[in-house]
Amino acid sequence: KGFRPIVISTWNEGINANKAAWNILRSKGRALDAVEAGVMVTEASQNCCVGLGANPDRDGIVTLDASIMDEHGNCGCVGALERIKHPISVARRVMEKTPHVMLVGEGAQKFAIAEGFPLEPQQLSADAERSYKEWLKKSEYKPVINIENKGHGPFAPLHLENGDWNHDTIGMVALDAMSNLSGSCTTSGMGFKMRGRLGDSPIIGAGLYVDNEVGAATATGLGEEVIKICGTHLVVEFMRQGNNPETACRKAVERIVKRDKEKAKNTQVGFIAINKKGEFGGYCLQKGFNYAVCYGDDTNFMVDAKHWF
Ligand code: SD4
Repeated sequence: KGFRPIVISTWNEGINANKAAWNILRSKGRALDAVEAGVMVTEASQNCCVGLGANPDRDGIVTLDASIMDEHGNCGCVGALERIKHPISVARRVMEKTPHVMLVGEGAQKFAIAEGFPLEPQQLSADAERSYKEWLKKSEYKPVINIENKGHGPFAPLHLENGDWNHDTIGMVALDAMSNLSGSCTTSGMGFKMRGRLGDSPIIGAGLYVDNEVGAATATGLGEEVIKICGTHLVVEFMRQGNNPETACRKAVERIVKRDKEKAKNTQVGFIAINKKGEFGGYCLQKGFNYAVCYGDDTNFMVDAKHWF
């Protein structure tokens, strides 16, 4: 069954993010405004995995990536942005105020400051400080080429002891009352990544894709695997071929498994998608990925995504 308006977003933090998005959707606001306001909630929460409170890279610096895409196929992205609280809003400004799609690093920060975004202090949150110190203990501090190594590579913390998957991202897609689609994705990237590493989240067609004729999708998990298959673009193309959102996500997951099954077994990737009718779905590699679905004032709930393995 389809719903309109509807907003869905990745992981448990999606519930609060959906609430902010729904406030806009319920009053016939634009999906683009909803997906920006929604993930800003997560970016601002200090005790979460997204935004300035999140885990740093190996050099101890938090670098943020984000992307946003609207119903006209306009998009904006920022990569490796430091000391700015709301990368998603900077991404939107890149989309609306520059001739470009993506700004990274120092240039992105310069642009943000020129646009009036305050430069926040360079300071790890207490949680991030603790986990960074913990990570440093074992770290040999050299580039790990083999990221799937069992040791303490940058992606080793992906699987936490409690069986939950570590995550650092929120992706959100929405359909508004005017039947327009938009999406957003914002992240601190994988914790303890190499300095300068970009994942899928700021890359259109990888971490986020919207086609207003068909549907919208976003991704979470090991960004490298998502980039290699142009994940969310693929999900949208599968929907274009007539697949429902869940099947489209499953087929994209299947593509990851086909490419390298052994690697896929040891990593997590999750996709979520909605189509033009307001149907929704998700699929992931490993048990443990969930997403939040909201299509009414009192209808905002978690769904456990089906998993390949
Ligand atoms: C990345 N896809 O930077 C992001 C990380 C993520 O939950 O989704 N974590 O690769």
